[in-house]
Amino acid sequence: MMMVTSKIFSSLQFFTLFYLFTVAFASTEEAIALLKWKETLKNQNNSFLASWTPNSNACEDWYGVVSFNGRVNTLNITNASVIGTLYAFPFSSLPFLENLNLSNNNISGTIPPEIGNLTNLVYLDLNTNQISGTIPPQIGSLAKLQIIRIFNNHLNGFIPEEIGYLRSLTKLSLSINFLSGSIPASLGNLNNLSMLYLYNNQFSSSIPEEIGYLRSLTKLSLGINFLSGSIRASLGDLNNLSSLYLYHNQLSGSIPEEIGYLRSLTNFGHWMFTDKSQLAWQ
Ligand SMILES: *[C@@H]1O[C@H](CO)[C@@H](O)[C@H](O)[C@H]1NC(C)=O
Ligand SMILES: *[C@@H]1O[C@H](CO)[C@@H](O)[C@H](O)[C@H]1NC(C)=O
Ligand SMILES: *[C@@H]1O[C@H](CO)[C@@H](O)[C@H](O)[C@H]1NC(C)=O
Ligand SMILES: *[C@@H]1O[C@H](CO)[C@@H](O)[C@H](O)[C@H]1NC(C)=O
Ligand SMILES: *[C@@H]1O[C@H](CO)[C@@H](O)[C@H](O)[C@H]1NC(C)=O
Ligand SMILES: *[C@@H]1O[C@H](CO)[C@@H](O)[C@H](O)[C@H]1NC(C)=O
Ligand SMILES: *[C@@H]1O[C@H](CO)[C@@H](O)[C@H](O)[C@H]1NC(C)=O
Ligand SMILES: CC(=O)N[C@H]1CO[C@H](CO)[C@@H](O)[C@@H]1O
Repeated sequence: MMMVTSKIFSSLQFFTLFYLFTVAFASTEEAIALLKWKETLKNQNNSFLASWTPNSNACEDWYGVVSFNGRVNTLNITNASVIGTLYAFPFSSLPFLENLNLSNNNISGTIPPEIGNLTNLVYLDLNTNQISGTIPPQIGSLAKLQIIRIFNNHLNGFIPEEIGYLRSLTKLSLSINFLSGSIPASLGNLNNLSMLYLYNNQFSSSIPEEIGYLRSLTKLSLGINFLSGSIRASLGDLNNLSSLYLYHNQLSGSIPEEIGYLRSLTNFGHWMFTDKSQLAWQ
C-alpha cells in the first residue's frame, strides 16, 4: 500500500515537474526566437521594444506580448515605428499565436511562406506597411483565420485560390495594393464572409458569379480596379448586403433589376461614386 501510494505520488511529481519544465522551456524558446527577429530590425533601439530583453519575462514584461499558460498568444505591435522585414520572424516557433497585429509600421519585403506554420492564427493584421510581393498560397493552411487585413501595402500578383480554404473568414481587406488578375471564384466558398474589401487594386476580368454565393456579405467594395463585363445578377442574391461599391471600373451594361430587390442595401455606389470618406472603409 505504502509503495503504491508513493509510486503514484512520485509519478504525479514527475509529471508536474515535466509540465513546468516544458512550459518554461517553450516560452523561453519563443522569447529567444522573438529576440532574434528584433535583432534584424533596422531600429533596434526602438523605444517601444525596449522591454524586449533576454533578462525579462516575455510573458509579463514585454510590450505588445500577451501569453496564456506561458505560450505567446498575441503580438500586438501596432504603430510602434518598427522598421524591418518578416524574413526572420519566428513563424515556426509560435504555435499558439492567435493574434498577430503589426499594423501601421514600416515592414518591408515579402510575406514568407512560413506564415502557413501559424496554424492557430485567428487575426492577421499587417495593414499600412511597405510589404511587397505576392500573398503566399500557404496562407490557405490557416484554417482558423477569421480576419485578414493587409490593406495599404505594395502587394502584387494574384490572390491565391487557396484563400477559399479559409472557411472561418469573416473579413478580408486587401484594398490599396497592386493585386491583379481575376478575383478568385474560390472566394465563393467562404460562407461566413461578411466584409470583402478589394478596392484600389488592379483586378481585371469580370466579377465572378460565385461572389453571389456569399450570403453573409454585408459590405462589398470592389471600386477602383479594372473589372469589366456586366454586373452579375447573382449579386442580387446577397440579401444582407448593406453597402456595394463598384465605382471606377470598366463595367458595362445596366444595373441588374435583381440588385434593386436588395432590402438591406442603403449605400450603392456605381460609376459615379465620389465620396472619398467611404474609402476609409477597411
Ligand atoms: C536609434 O539609432 C539611430 C542610429 O542607429 C539614431 O539615429 C536614432 O536617433 C536612435 N533613436 C533613439 C530613439 O535612440
Ligand atoms: C493593441 O495595442 C494598441 C496600442 O498599444 C492598443 O490601443 C490596443 O488596445 C491593443 N489591442 C489589444 C487587443 O491588445
Ligand atoms: C500612431 O501614433 C502616433 C503618435 O506616436 C499618433 O499620432 C497616430 O495617430 C497613431 N496612428 C494610428 C493609426 O494609430
Ligand atoms: C521605411 O523605412 C525605410 C528604411 O529605413 C525608409 O527609407 C522609408 O522612408 C520608411 N518609410 C516610411 C513610410 O516610413
Ligand atoms: C490591430 O490593432 C489596431 C490598433 O489597435 C486595431 O485598430 C485593429 O483592429 C487591430 N486588428 C485586429 C485584426 O484586431
Ligand atoms: C460560421 O459562423 C457560424 C455562426 O457565427 C459559426 O457557428 C460557425 O462555426 C462558423 N463557421 C466556421 C467554419 O467558422
Ligand atoms: C442576415 O442578417 C440577419 C439579421 O441580421 C441574420 O439573422 C442572418 O443570419 C444573416 N444571414 C446570413 C446568411 O448571414
Ligand atoms: C513545422 C512546419 O510545419 N514547417 C513548415 C513551415 O513552413 C514551411 C514553408 O511552407 C514548410 O516547408 C515547413 O514544412
